[in-house]
Amino acid sequence: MTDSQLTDSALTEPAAVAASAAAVINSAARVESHDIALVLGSGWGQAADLIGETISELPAAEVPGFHSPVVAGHGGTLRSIRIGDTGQVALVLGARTHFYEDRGVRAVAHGVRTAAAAGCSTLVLTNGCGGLDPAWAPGTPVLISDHLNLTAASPLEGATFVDLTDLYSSRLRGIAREIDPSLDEAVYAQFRGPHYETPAEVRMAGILGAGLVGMSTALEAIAAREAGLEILGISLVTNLAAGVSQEALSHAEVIEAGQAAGPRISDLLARIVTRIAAGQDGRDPAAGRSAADGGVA
Ligand code: 8IG
Repeated sequence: MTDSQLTDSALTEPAAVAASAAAVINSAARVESHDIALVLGSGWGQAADLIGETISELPAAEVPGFHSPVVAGHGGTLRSIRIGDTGQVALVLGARTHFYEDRGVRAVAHGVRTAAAAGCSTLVLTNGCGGLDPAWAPGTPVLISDHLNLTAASPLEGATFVDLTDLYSSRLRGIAREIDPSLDEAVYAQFRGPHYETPAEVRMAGILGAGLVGMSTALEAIAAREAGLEILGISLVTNLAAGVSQEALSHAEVIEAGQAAGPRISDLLARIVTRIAAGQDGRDPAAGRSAADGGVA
């Protein structure tokens, strides 16, 4: 069976594929479990290097259910990294499957399900996106406060009624703001893509309450909540959304803005992850989410 059949087949449970991927990842890193997972989107690729020492790195195509990325500028490996001296291990997913790739929602959710199966309790979702606020120059990081899922899809199957209140943890947003008090926050609207929005669609998203528009994150966050992960979402505004400025949008410019902002946002992300890890180390069980909160069923 090929990897894509592994995630597409109705005969294969997503949880089983995630468990086999997690076993490969944990054993390559020689750890029993990982603690924090990061999904690195456009512009965030350099962040992993600052988090700590890499203890293993696997090409996505060698791990069950994963495949090499199709888009230039999107990474393609799964890395295990010791987070400073916290004793915690990060799983950095450099290979995101986008909904627009048409591999199905199972492929989109596979990374975060694998993170949960590998033992992670926290997930940091990053992305590159368009911004609706003209004050956000390309290269501005913005915390995700909530989302609008405009894909008309769900990563969940069957009658799976999952609560999405405080999906993007206010506790973790608070930690991020301790590191950088200037961080703004906004609602992220996931469109299907792969085309960018029309100016009319951007105006619609703004009227609906969005400040950020992109093609990822929301479906992954839903699957992550089902899996019990506490989520932090951070967007890098790589361009003003269509119609907000007079400029046309180009993928090359998006990559360029990401590269220019790379060092600053990598440092920000590494500091946030280290702070979260330090908090989890001698963690007060009452401080985070747990099944006992009634938050995650
Ligand atoms: I980077 O302006 C990036 N990704 N939908 N709109 C959408 N996705 C994006 C954009 C954008 N910029």
